Amino acid sequence: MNENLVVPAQGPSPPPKIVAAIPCYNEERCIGSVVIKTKKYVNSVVVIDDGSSDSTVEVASGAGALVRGHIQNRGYGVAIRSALAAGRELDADILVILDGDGQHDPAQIPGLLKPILDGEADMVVGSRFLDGRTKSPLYRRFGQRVLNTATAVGSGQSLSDSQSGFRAYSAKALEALSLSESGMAVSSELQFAAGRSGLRVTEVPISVSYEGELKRSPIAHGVSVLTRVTVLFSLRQPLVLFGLPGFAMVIAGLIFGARVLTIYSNTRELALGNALGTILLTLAGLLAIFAALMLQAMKELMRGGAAEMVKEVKEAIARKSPGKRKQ
Ligand SMILES: Nc1nc2c(ncn2[C@@H]2O[C@H](COP(=O)(O)OP(=O)(O)OP(=O)(O)O)[C@@H](O)[C@H]2O)c(=O)[nH]1
Ligand SMILES: [Mg+2]
Repeated sequence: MNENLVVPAQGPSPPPKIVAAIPCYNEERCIGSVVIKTKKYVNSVVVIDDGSSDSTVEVASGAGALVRGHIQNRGYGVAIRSALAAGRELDADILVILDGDGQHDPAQIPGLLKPILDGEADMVVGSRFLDGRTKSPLYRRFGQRVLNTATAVGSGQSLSDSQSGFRAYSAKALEALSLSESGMAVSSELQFAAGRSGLRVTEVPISVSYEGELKRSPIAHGVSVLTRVTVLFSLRQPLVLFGLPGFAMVIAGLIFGARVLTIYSNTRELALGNALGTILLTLAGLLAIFAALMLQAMKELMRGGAAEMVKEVKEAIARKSPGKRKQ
């Protein structure tokens, strides 16, 4: 423990255990200094090695980090899931996740911990856009805004930085969050999952450095995250995403059908265009309504099944270790 560690006012309870997890894929260049700087603010640092082919693991453990990870590269989303699992494994009261490429400043960790230590939040998102301090390139800001809007509409929760990788999680959040995305869309998925679990989410301003070279095409990245956000939205609100447009298409099909009948009764001619429109719109609409109902049924089944599973696991854990702490 060191003097920079944030601890709440003296009280009867022991100081919280704070763990930092750093997902890394080939970050040998920066990970050593990131670990050393991060150690000043937390009790332990764990590096999640995502199948790096360079010396990330050696550098990280040499700098004093625990290393967990994957034999093969599995993607950022899986690395985040492993980071949350490491937080649970190490019995963290608060888990901070930050990138291993040096873009996040570990000195800002105390700011992320504060809302959780004050009992005001379960998930704290470090936002690059909360105050005007981050000078990211214009195209990045535009892309981020599109992703923020899509994620807010899809998840029903609004954040100024839906794609931030610098976040803190309370023990309650570590237990509640269940994720499935394997790629970069996991940041958006966290917003969906936090809303679903009723977690209190807040943002604090952070700065990010953009000195290194670009790792991926911003367009491909944006499109892939948007696609996944749409899928997440369709699972969360299938009746809105498919049901409503389907219903509108069926109504439009019926209007076209009425026109076909009117034209036929007046002229005894079949209005081919209108007839085709009737068939296409009605069929597409019925298909969308069918998809909405199927997805809604799946969602309810999954929710029931997941709740049942969580209950069973909790009961099994309670039976095995009746005295173990964790709210
Ligand atoms: N790209 C990538 N990063 C991963 C992966 N697994 C873990 N990471 C780590 O996740 C963190 C964030 O990834 P970055 O590629 O830097 O994502 P980003 O910060 O949004 O993108 P840049 O601004 O281009 O750096 C880094 O510490 C990576 O090393 C993976 O499969 N791919
Ligand atoms: Mg980065």
